[in-house]
Amino acid sequence: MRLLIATSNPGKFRELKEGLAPLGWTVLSLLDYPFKLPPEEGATFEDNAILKAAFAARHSGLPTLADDSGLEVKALGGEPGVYSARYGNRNSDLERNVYLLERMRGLPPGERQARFVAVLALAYPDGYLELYRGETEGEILEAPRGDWGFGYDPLFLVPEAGKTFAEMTLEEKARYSHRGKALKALIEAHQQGLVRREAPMQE
Ligand code: ITT
Repeated sequence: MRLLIATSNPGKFRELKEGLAPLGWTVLSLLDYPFKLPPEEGATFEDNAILKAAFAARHSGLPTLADDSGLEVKALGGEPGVYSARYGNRNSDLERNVYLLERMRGLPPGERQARFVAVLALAYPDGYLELYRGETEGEILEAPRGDWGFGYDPLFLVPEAGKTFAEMTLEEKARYSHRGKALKALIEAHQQGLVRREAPMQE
């Protein structure tokens, strides 16, 4: 199958492409189909993932995978959530990390729980789609650790691994991450022929 991965985030693209390798699909990117994704106006990760995947599938004529994801910090009532990519209107990963640390200043280690959520929508040009969700529980450190990954990776500690996402190789992050878990569900569904498709949405 030829699949378009509709993301403008290079960190995500890398993880999605690597993660899909077991399926042997030919993967295309937005460099092959240069159009702008629609604004993410949904209230949930599911809504936004569907919005991006369905739009791109219609415009490319190809089955299309989109990822909507984000960080939910318990003490901040789930912030930044669906606003993770534009938290505090800050324009870079570094500035958003600084902003998050400011928002959490003074919170002791026991009150720094957070989780990452990823929703993958695989949309087909006929409007049918599949949804997969993955979550990872962790803690927000008081200072960054590690050089790899993207986004909030240097601040997100996975307690069972004793490492932040930014201290993990791509393979290691895939084992623990929200995106890795959602990808695993997608791959298993396709390998076992147990794909559950949702009906097309009404316009
Ligand atoms: P596309 O919509 O083009 O895919 P985006 O970066 O705008 O790219 P989202 O709207 O889904 O994507 O925002 C997700 C944000 O959540 C992302 O920009 C990061 O700040 C954060 N995020 C999601 N997954 C992450 C991960 O694995 N590691 C670190 N930060 C992550």
